[in-house]
Amino acid sequence: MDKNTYNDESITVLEGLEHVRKRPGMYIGSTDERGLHHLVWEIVDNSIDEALAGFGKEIIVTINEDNSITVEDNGRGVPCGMHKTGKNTMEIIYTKLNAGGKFGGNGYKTSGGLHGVGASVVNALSSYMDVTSYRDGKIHKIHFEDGGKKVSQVEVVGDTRKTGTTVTFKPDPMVFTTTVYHFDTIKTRLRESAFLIKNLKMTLKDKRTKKEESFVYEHGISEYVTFLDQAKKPIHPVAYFEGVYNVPDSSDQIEVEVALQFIDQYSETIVSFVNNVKTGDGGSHETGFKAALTKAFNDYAHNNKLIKLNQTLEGTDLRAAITAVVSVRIGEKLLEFEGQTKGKLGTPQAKNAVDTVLTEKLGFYLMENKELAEIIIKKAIKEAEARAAARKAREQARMDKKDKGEKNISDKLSPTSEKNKDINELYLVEGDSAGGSAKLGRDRRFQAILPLRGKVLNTEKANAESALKNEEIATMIYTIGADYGSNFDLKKCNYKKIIIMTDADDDGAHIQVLLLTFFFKYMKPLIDDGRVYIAKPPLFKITKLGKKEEILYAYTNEEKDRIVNESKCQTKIQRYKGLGEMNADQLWDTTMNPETRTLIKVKIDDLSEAEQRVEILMGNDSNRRRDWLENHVSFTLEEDM
Ligand code: 28G
Repeated sequence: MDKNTYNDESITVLEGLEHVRKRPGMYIGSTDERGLHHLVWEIVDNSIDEALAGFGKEIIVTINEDNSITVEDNGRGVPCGMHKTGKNTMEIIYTKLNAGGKFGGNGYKTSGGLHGVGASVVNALSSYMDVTSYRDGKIHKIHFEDGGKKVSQVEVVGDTRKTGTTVTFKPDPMVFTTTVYHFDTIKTRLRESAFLIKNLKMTLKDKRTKKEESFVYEHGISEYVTFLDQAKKPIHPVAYFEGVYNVPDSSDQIEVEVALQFIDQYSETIVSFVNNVKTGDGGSHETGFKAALTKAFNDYAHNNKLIKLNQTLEGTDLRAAITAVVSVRIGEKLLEFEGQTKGKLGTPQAKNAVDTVLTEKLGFYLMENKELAEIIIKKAIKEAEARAAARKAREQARMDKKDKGEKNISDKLSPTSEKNKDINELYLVEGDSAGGSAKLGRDRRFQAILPLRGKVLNTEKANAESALKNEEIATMIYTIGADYGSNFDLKKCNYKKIIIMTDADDDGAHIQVLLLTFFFKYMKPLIDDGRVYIAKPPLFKITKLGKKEEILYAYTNEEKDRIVNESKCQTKIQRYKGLGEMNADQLWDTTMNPETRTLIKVKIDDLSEAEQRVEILMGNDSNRRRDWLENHVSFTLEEDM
């Protein structure tokens, strides 16, 4: 290469990394906790790609004391010879921006064959980065500082008998809003990768706390299903299917892996992946999975005369109690993603791929497991009957009440005056009296009130049939307007926020858990989409008894003490025992006015652990419910919402 090309190259390199620093969001999505952890995924993905290429099978991630991260693999080691540009290849990999970045360019990163993508982005956003390549019997090192500035050339610092790559980087505090890593976030992700790639050993070490955990799974996604079902009662061993689909009229192939297990309770969990990356919003591969499951069971039911030829079993009913992991691997060329967060697989061929592979293999499996096939089919028939019966009962109840001139519970809803799904809020309020204040105090344009009587049904203990017959539950489903279970459709949801408002006492906490359990089991996308909130009413009313009386509210004990201590005049303290003690104005000011209220957004950190909690705690042990609330469903405080 001549001198000019070399110069051009170095100019692009510099401008590239500078652009990453100027617009980090374009490359890593955000500069908050998510973006911070994204740096780790980028580097670990490179190690995973090397393992998928067949080199190395152990990856160690260390959170160092200063919140820098070290990733080690035992692959071939990044190449460190001279590149045609006259620079060392090692330097280029860590400073040259790759076109098809996840957020930058047009393409998508896929695991497999795209070594080094993203490493330069991480370098650009780090206050230092240290890369070591163990290769050809030598240890090669290069060091960068301050967003990817090379401090010294690639140096050989010693001899070695091993091969592999080690990268250490420290996220730049000038770029990120937080630079503290979370053990559990990294752990969950590494465990997920270990489940997806059989025999890949992932280790996480935390130097700050001396914690260490390793994951390696010989049976891959089958063990993932076992993990997801650990607090459930499976009714058979996990079934595993795999196959390769040849895309028609091309030389492309799609690899398909499915593991599934039926359990003894109402719960549908489908987790899907494309090229080892989770597709949180599903997509064509999940559609293919559902189609195949429905087809295989209907074929079996017809062939074995379990249902009449003119009858069909519905997919929803067949999936009423299933846990499944669907993993496909698709070449880059065919990859398409959809949706705002690009978490949905678009690739149309993936539907056929999963459908074809699974219909055939599941068909054989059912013939070999006749007892299970019949159990599932009988359950599906019962499920359909229960649904029909519940619908009939609801209609009958409505008619009865009409005859008697009684009010329907759905008549209890005080609806919003304006119909705007994008801003409307539904308040679920404990008790009729608080419901009354809320109704008077609200901004009726966008706040609807649904008072709930007494205790809400425990949907963890009740079966689907009686849950759906329950008036409160039926009314919530009807009011929210988006159906439930696998028919749930977020687009139909009538509200942007669903806010649980209860007294700040044990009963209130219990009602919160019961409602969250219901949403978790029947309307999980509502939680995933961040639409479920808990209102935070004040615990104290503090009246300052000065010349002019002044009223303040405190939401915690500490706040109350601070207000009282800082007050120059005498104060009178009233402890609120319930929402009912507040009049409409007070309730508006303290708990409902978007300008002043505090809402707690309900967020689930880890699916399998959350499910265990719901089951273990709601199933039996009532004493630990509060524990569940505090530790499990993780709450993020969101103010001014
Ligand atoms: C420890 C943290 C992150 C890596 C490798 C291994 C190779 C490589 C990485 O090559 C350039 C482009 C495609 C060949 C490849 C070594 C082939 C032969 C590699 C990592 C050259 C990148 N020998 N291990 N990159 N390729 N581990 N871990 O980054 O054509 S990156």
